[in-house]
Amino acid sequence: MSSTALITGITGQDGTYLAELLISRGYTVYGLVRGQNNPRLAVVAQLCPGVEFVEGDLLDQSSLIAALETCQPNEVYNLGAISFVGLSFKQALLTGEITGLGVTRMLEAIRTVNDKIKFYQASSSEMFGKVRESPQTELTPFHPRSPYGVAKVYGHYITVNYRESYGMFACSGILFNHESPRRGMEFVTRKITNGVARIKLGMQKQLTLGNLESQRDWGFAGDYVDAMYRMLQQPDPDDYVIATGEMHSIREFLELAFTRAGLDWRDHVGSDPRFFRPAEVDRLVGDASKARDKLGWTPTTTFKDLANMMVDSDLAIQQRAAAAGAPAG
Ligand code: GDR
Repeated sequence: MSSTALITGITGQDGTYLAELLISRGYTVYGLVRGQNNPRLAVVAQLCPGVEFVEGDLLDQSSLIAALETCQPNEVYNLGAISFVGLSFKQALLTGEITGLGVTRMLEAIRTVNDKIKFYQASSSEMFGKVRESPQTELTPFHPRSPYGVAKVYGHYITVNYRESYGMFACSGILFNHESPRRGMEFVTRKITNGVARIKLGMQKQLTLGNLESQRDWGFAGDYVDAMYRMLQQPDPDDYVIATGEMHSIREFLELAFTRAGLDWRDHVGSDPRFFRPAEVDRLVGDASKARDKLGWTPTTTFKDLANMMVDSDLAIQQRAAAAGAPAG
């Protein structure tokens, strides 16, 4: 019998990669969409033909119940959130409502409609924040450093709690940073690769960033959605760290990205206090041994390949836009 999945956050980077993966495996895929006239829906429809849209909002309990009744999914992937750490400092309450309480609303909706639906929660390495140990595992204590990180800790623990309280098949993937050519422009890797492409083509001269000292464990989003899928195919629900195990600085990413385009980043990168955060997460690196052992999951894309892939894609996008005489962001 074919399976059906409902994805929240369908218009985001991970939503489209996951939808593609599930469709290739024969799933019927629904994406939860909120509001009206969402310009990203056309992009999703183009990237993942076959995705069906259903209305609903993580702020609106009854809409989630109605969406589940409409789709009758076997699996729900909760990727919807205010996911930009910088924004969460400016919209702390809304972040708590969507990124935190939104998880409970979806779990309650599942309990109401069909408590056999399997649930995936997008937890985050930002929960580790001011890290207590390195590398971080499923057992490392949390110390979040932003309203986003705090809301994700809440979402993580409420997922564990519904699993333990009601026997629900609820899993959390603690995903470290994962990037791709589809990454939003507000995140540092895409901001850099888009900037590199525009500088290379003479469309801008400078790229202005914040803290270049922080270090992250960066993987490829296409690999990471496969881990989400694998978690829900296990005999028992559990939590998993998903990471490459390698840590690199923003400077290293700058070096690779500018070099790919034949440029020297030192000639083009400036600093602006606007892009610094009130509290920073300095160094994150994950240990994905459990995922490797139990899910058979391993990352396929190196840090250098990831940077090159993103620069090449942004150069192609900007070249097409220049040829068409239109700005491309
Ligand atoms: P992060 O990703 O906060 O790790 O969360 P982001 O790319 O926004 O920042 C990474 C690091 O780069 C520094 N930085 C800048 N960041 C942005 N966005 N813009 C800049 O100009 C800039 N300059 C320096 C940041 O200070 C930070 O240290 C991402 C998100 O996808 C989360 O949703 C997800 O949960 C985690 O990754 C895992």
